[in-house]
Amino acid sequence: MAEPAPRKGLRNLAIIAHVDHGKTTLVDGLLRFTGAFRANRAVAERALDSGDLERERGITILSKSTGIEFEGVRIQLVDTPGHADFGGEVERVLGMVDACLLLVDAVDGVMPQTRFVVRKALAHGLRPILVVNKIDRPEQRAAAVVDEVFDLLAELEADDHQLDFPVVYASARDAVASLDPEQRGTDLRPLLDTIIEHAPAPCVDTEGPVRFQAVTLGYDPFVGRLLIGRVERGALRRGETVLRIGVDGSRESFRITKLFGTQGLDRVELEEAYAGDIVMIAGVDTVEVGDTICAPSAPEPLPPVQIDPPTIRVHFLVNTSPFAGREGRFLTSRQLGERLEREALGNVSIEVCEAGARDIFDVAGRGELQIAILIETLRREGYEFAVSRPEIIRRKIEGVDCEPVEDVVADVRAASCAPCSAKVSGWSSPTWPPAAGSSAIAASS
Ligand SMILES: Nc1nc2c(ncn2[C@@H]2O[C@H](COP(=O)(O)OP(=O)(O)OP(=O)(O)O)[C@@H](O)[C@H]2O)c(=O)[nH]1
Ligand SMILES: [Mg+2]
Repeated sequence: MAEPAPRKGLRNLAIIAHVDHGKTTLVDGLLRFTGAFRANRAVAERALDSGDLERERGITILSKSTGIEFEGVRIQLVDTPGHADFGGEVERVLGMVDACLLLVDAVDGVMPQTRFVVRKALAHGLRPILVVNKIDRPEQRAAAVVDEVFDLLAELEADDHQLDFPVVYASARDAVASLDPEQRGTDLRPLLDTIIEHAPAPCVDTEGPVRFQAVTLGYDPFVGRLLIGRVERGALRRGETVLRIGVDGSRESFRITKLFGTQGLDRVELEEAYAGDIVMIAGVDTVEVGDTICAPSAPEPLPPVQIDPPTIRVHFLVNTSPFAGREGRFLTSRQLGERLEREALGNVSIEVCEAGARDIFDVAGRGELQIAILIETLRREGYEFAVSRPEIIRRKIEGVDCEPVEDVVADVRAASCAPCSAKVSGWSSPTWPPAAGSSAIAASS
C-alpha cells in the first residue's frame, strides 16, 4: 500500500444550504460557464432537478452529482436538498467530499437548515467556502450575513482554520461572482478560482486494494441497480470481480458490468476509476446503502453511513374503503410491503416495519414533506393504499420522555405576536436532539 497523496487535478464538493437559497441554480450556472452543456442543447432551468416531483414543486429531493472541468481540474459537485425533511440526503453525501460550498441568501441570512448543514459539515471536518448568494437583490445585506455565518461557526465550535473561511459574493441567477461585495462580477470565474485554491484535493491511496462505499442507490432500466459512491482506495475496473460486504455482514462476489462517471448532465462510461472519484457501479442487485465494495483479497468493511433517526411515523395500510380498487393497480398488502421495503433499502432516512396488526406498515421518516413525496411517488407508480395521520416519534432519553424539535421562525403582524408566543411556549415537553436553536417570532407591521 502506498502513502495517501493528494490528487491535484480533482476536487469533490457538496453544495449545502437552507431551502431555496439557490444551490441548483448555481450548479446550472457552473455547468453553463464551463461548457458542460453542448451549445445546441435545450436545457431546462435548474437542470439537476430532473425528477417529475422536483420539477413540479421546484425543490431538490435527491442529492445528485455532476462533474465539470475547469482549467485542467475536474470538479465533482454534489447538489443537495435544502428542505429539512431531506436532511438525510445531505448527511450521507458529506462523507464523499473534501469541501463544501455553503450558500447563504444575502437577504435571509442564516436560517434553521443552514445551522443543520453547517453542523453536519463541521462534524465531517469540512471547511466551508461561503457563497453569499442573491447579491442582486436590492435589499441584500451581505456584510451582516458574513458576520452571521462567522457567529454560527464560532457557536458550533469550528476550529481556527474553519473560521477563516473564504467568501465569494454571487448571483447564481445571473451567473456572476465576485470576491468584493461592492463590485458586481462578470462571470463565475472568481468562484471556480476560489474552489481550486481553497477546496483540498482528495488525499488518497490509489494503489492499495480497492474499497468503495455505496452512499446512494440508483436504477437504470438497462443495467439494473446502480451503486453511487466514492472510491476510497485503489482503483475500480470494469469487468473485475469484487466483494460486497453488507451492512449486516453478508458477503457476495460479483463482476462489475458497468462503471459510470458524470460529465455535466450526462453519464459517461468508464473503464476504470481511482480513489477520490465519485462513480456509479452496476453488476449487483442485492445491495443496501452503506455496503462496502472491496477487493476479495482485502475484505475490510467501512463503517455504516450515520444519519439522524426519524422523527415522525405514519401507518400505510391496505385500502379497505368502499372505493377501494378504483385507482391503483397494486392493492395488496404484499405488494405494498415489498415496495416499501425497496424504498427503505435505498432511502436510509426512512424506516419501514410491520406494525402489530396485519396489513399495516409503520413508515418512519424525517418530516411530513418527505412522507408526502413518498406517498405521491407510490401513487404515481400505481399503488393504492390508505395512510394514517402522522404522529411524532417520542423517545425515552435517560428516562425522560422526549419529542423532536424544529426551529420555528414566524413572521406575523404585531398584534398576533402575543398569541403566537403563547402557543409556541406551550410546547413544553423535553426535546431530542437537545434543543438546537430557539424559536423566534418577528413582528411585521
Ligand atoms: N434574485 C435571485 N434569485 C435567485 C438566485 N439564485 C436562485 N434564485 C431563485 O431562488 C429560487 C430557488 O432556487 P433553487 O436553485 O431551486 O434553490 P435550491 O437551494 O436548489 O432549493 P432546494 O434544492 O429546494 O433547497 C428560484 O426561484 C431561483 O430562481 C439569485 O442569485 N438571485
Ligand atoms: Mg435545489
